[in-house]
Amino acid sequence: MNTMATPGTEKITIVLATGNPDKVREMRPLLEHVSPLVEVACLRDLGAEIEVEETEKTLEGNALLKARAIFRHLSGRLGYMIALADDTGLEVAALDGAPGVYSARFAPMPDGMAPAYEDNVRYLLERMQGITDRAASFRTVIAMKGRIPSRNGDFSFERTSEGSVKGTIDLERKGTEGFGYDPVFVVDGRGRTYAEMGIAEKNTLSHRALAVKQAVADLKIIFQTHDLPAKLSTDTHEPR
Ligand code: ITT
Repeated sequence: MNTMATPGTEKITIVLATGNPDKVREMRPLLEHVSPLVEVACLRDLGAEIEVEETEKTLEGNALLKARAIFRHLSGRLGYMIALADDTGLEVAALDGAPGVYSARFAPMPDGMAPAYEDNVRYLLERMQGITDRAASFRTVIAMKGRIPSRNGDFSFERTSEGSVKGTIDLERKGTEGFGYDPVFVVDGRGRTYAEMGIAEKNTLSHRALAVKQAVADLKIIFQTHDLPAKLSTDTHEPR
């Protein structure tokens, strides 16, 4: 981009590098607090049709893969941008950490078909039949790849952050909010599933919210280091 830009005036687009609208709904309100310069957009807002195949064997690997691919795809068009991708897995102790990185593709399906959330939940409950150790955790890794203006020319960076929450797999579905495995994941210390919470409550404590909170803190430090305005946490309803 243009080197020696005047920091403090340019728009910086945080692009949510996901094709999953449920994740966009959760992450968008958590990210609007980074800086007055920041605008949050998802791939659909930008009319960007790109599918990134998750070929890595770790959440971190896949999150980086997605952030780098979306950055490559859009940075020419957007200039200053931060591609932010999350990869999330449900790790069930009694299943040796499965479905983990394969959480989206857990239930076996006929040729070429992708399981729906409901297929995966049904399969998980089947696999857990008769198992008394129901311990599980949700883990999110967020990867960011960005380019921002700086007094000494553009500054490029990559960062990862992580959030995890412990819980148990219920014997049956409870609640109607959320998505994915939310109806069967009971959060430790709350005694309710994510699906029994509204999005606002899930966003105060979830695996994804914790990872986003760390990413926001990292971004604020980067912005301040490069003389870009960062919102103070007291300005906003930032997640705890
Ligand atoms: P992108 O890769 O496009 O971001 P995805 O749906 O494939 O979307 P992940 O690989 O990160 O996203 O997530 C794998 C699956 O884990 C996802 O399809 C859901 O079934 C489940 N999942 C992710 N986050 C969840 C959450 O907060 N609550 C319940 N289930 C979740």
